[in-house]
Formats: sequence, C-alpha cells, structure tokens
Amino acid sequence: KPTEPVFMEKGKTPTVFDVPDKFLTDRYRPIGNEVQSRFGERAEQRVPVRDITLPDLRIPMSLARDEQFSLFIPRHRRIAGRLIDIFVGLRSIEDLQSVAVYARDRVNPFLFNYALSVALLHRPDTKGLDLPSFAQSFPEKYVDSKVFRQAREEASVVPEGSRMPIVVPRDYTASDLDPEHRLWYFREDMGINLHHWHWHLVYPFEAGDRTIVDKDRRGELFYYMHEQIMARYNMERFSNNLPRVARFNNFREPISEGYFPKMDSLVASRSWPPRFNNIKLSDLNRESDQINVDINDLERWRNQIMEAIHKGFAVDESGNQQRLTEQDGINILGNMLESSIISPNRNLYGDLHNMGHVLISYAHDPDHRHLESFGVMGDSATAMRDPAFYRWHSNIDDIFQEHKRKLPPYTLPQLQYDGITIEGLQVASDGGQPNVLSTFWQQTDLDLSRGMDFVPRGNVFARFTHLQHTPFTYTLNVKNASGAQRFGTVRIFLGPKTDERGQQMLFNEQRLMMVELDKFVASFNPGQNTIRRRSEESNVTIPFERTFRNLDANRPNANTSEELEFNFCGCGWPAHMLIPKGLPGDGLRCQLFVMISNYEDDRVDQDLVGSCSDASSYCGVRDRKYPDRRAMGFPFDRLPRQGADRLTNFLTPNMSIVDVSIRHDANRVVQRQ
Ligand code: CUO
Repeated sequence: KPTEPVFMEKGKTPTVFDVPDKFLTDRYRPIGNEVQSRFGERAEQRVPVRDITLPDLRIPMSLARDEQFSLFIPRHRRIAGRLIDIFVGLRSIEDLQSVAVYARDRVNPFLFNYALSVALLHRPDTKGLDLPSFAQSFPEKYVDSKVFRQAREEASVVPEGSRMPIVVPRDYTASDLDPEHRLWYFREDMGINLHHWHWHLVYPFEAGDRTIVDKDRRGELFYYMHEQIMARYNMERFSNNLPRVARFNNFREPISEGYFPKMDSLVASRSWPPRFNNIKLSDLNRESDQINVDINDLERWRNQIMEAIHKGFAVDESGNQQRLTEQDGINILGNMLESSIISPNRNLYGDLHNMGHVLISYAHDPDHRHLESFGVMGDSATAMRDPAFYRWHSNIDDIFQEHKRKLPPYTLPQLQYDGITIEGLQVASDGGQPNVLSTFWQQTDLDLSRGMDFVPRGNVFARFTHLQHTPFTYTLNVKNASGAQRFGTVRIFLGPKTDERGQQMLFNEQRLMMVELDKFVASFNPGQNTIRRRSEESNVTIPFERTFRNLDANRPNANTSEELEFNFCGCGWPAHMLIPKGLPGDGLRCQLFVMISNYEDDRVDQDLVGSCSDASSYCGVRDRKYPDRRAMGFPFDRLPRQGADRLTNFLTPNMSIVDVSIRHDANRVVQRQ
C-alpha cells in the first residue's frame, strides 16, 4: 500500500513517500500517477525517496506476503538473516530508506518489520530512531479478533473524537472449566508478550553478521530471563491455587493442556490454529517449510547435551573440548540449547529449544496435509499465551539446572560481606500496612489504527484489562561496621513461603521460584544507614508508558528527544506485572529476601550514560557488558551449602528476609487516566 509510511510517521501528520516509478509494484505501476496523487493529496509531509540501484531481494521475497513468519523455522531464519544483512549493509540512511520503501511493498510484512527492526537497533546511524510499538503495527497478535470488526465499524460510522473504545473482554480465550485459564492475565498480557518479543529482537540467535548475535553473556541471559519467567509463572500459579508447572520431558506423552487463541492474522487472512487437549507431538515433515524433524531428534539432542553437562565439556565442530566451567559453562550451554549460531556444535547438539517450539506449534498439522500454519508457540510475539510454553520451558530450564547442580555451592566467604549487616527490612505499599502488598485490575486503552486498514483514518481504541499493584517502598536499615565508606549491590527477591500443599518450602525448591524484583548499587557510610527504594525504580521493569510507547501519539512528549531513548529500551518486564497477583483475603504468603554483596566483586567498569540500562537484569545493556559480574540469579543459582536446607539457614549477616503477603482485590477495577 503506497500510502502507509514505513517508519517516518510522526504523530498524526500524514506522510507519503515520493518514490521513483520503478519502486511501484507491477500491479500499481500502470496506475502509478493516479495512486500517488490520490494518496498524496492528504499528505502534509512528502518524503523524497532516492532512486538507487536496488539489492537482490529474491531470497527475502521467497516468503509469500500472506504467509505466517516464524523465527523458529530454519528456512524463515535464513531468509530473515539475509534481509537483516541487506539492511545493515547499506551505506547510508538514505539508501536504507530507499531499500526499505522498496522492500515494504514486496516482502512479507512480519519479516519486513522484524528485519528492519533488528537493523535499526544495530546500525550505528539509526540507533536513535523510534520504533513504533509492535502491538500497534500488528495488533492481531495481541487481541481478540472480534475487536477488529467492531473497531472498523466504529471507525467508519463514528467521527473521530466521538469514538468509544472497544472493550476487549477480560477472559475471552476459555472458561473456568479449564483451570489453566485462571492464568489468562499473565499468559495473554500484552506487556509480557511485548517484552518477550522485544527480548528476542534484541538477542537474535541467527544473523549473517555474527556480532549481532554474539553479545556479552547472551547464552546465560537466555537461560536466566526464561528461568525468571518460570519462577514468576509458578508464583502466579500459587496465586491461583494451582500446582507448579509440570515439566514436559517425555516428548511422546500427550500435552494435556489445549489452547484456543481466538486471534486472526490480518496479514495471512487466517485464524491462528488451536491445539486440542491431549494432543501428542508427531514427527514433522512439512515440505513447504523445509522442515523435517523427528521427535527422535529432540531426544538425541537432549541426550547429547546431558552428556556434555555430565562430562563437563562440549565438543566443538573440530572435535576440541570446550569446558563447561563455573564461569562460562552456563553461557555456552545457553547457546547450545537455544540454539544460536554461536552454539559450539549445532550438528551434535542440534536445535533443541527452537525445535521444541516448532514441534508443539505444528502438533495439529505435522505433515501439512491440512495446509495449516503454526500455532502461537511458533512465534515469539505470541508463544507466552500458550500453557505449553511453560511446560516446554520448564523442561529447558531443568536441563540448565542440571549443569548448575553440578557446580560447587557458594561458600560463606563468597556470600558474606564483612562489616555489613542488615538490621531492618520492611516493605510498605503507599497508604497500606507494612509488609502487605496489594493488587487489583486496571483498564488501559490502546490505539489500534496503525495496524489496521480502514477509511476514514483516525484513532480507534481497544480497552483491555491487566493486573496492577499499589506502588511500594522498601526500607532497609544497614549497619556498616567497617569504619569506612563501602559500596554494595542490593539484590531483592521475592519467593513463595509455602508450596502448593501449604508446607514450608525447602531452600532447594524455593530458590528456583525466587523472583528478582530489583538490583541496585548503594553506598554505606560508617555506622547506621537507611536505604529507601521505590518499586517503580526496579531494575527488571520498564515503565508502563514504555511498554506501550506510542500509545497515544498526541501525548505531551510524543516524538521529542526524550523518546529517542526508548529503543533498545522497549525490552523490559512490564512494570504492572512486577509482583504476582496474590490471593484474596489474607493473601499469598511470601518471603522477601534482600542481600547486599560487595560491589568490588560485582562491578563491571564501563560507562552506562545514555545507554538505557533500566531493565538490565533481564535485558542487559545495549552495546555494553552485562552490568553485574556475578552469575545471573546469584545467590540462588546453585545448590545450598551443607546445612542450609531452609532459607533461614542460608542467611548471612548481609542478608535478611521478611514475611510479606500479597492480597488481591478482584472487585477493584481502575480505569487508567
Ligand atoms: Cu523465549 Cu522459548 O524462547 O521463547
């Protein structure tokens, strides 16, 4: 569609690209002038597009415009890698713009958006550009398909300004007959799915240019970010009287949890296929996707990886041993298991995690006889909606834990910080009682118009419901007996106090459900110190406005330089999901844990100015090293030392815990202002 601006649209100024004739597709070339003038009339801004020699787009164009696109499918990855290379390799922004405009009318829209986004994030000359929110470009991946018909009707009948938001029902994918459905607000949360999509955008596992993949500790971060998703999901399960996730480790067993997404792809003009209850995986042979993978392959790869873990080394493609050391083993394993192109040996260790996504996403049509595309598990933008995601990732996480279980437990000297003692710890919600956190529902409006075709234009909003909590403050009283100023990293975690049977948890189980809430560096003067920290400052989250940036193009700061920081930067756990939902009444019983570690052992010397580091625990920092030298998940990433069977026995003076309850008020629904 020649009218739709690529990434230049600023606010509501209609923009049109003045393109050389040869840029028009065959269908439009004969009526080129008419098309250009018809759409050009309303344009307030015209962007000239330079006529350049165009690169060979045959490979990117080999994916049809109306196909679904998945990074998990090797053929699609190769195609995407090619397009990324083309975009990254262009010499100037003007050339990039020309090729992008040309490609946009020819290349599959998801592929185009993905490859251009990766290129814009990684080219030195485009790092300041604002990417439109993915949820706005492709709302079809985030909301009930019914919303679109209603939105079109609203837009064509009601003038802008008088339009009412279309209310996305609270839980539209299933009924309470399905216990798994209690988790709808987590699995189908737009912010969580955007975070996951963005994370994989920042950490692609394949690209022609190795430097795009080979980021500092990316394999370890793959492990840790997904481990935290599992910890968070298990806390949410406890918040809904459900047991923790059962690993999907027998690949031949039926998957009892079905999922019916109720979403339509506007691009593919097809519904996302469902997966029925109790479906088994099958060997895949889908010629059009060039996929030929057996369950047996998954099993073989898993066994090879397990063997590497038990032997303590991987074997690379030249037959050399690569040791899985205390320091780097987890990073190598992450790349091996995911897998990424920096896996030590993709022939031997295969592509376990990615292919698990693919097998699950094609369980309904393994040989393509019904001409169906993949289910939501096949796309990082939608995978977290499916209960099977958590069963699969629980299996993946357990393989990582197998390696972690082999490492020596942390010794007391590794955990202690001489002279630093936490003497008091409290958390308080604004206007609430101490050590009680509260959650409720909130409704927010999202403008869908950018991702839909209709006239007349103008905003149409969908109103969706999500979890929210009352902001809170941690207060720490810390004694520094060292006689000098000291620096420490304050590490804050939250875990369930009891398991699904109501029993006090063993440390070794609880540690795997410890959710990181925050991490920051603080200085301690000799004597008594009081540290206060707000929940909004968390080092794992990004603020609501950034998760849904461009929500409203008319907001005061739209398109100013402040917003240019918001790129890498769309990665981060959504702030509204910082803490689990909890339970009504007395609430969910949790333990809040705080540790202060010696900053001298944690520090990574680098300049973080202007590098958007505020969700660094889960997302790293753009173009920088991971900003904490300790193993990710420290101090909970290893088995406890002898005698530390409960969290209370694990504590050293520089740690502290307090009981906290999370209370959920299901009747409180607040409209976001
Ligand atoms: Cu993020 Cu399985 O890696 O989805």
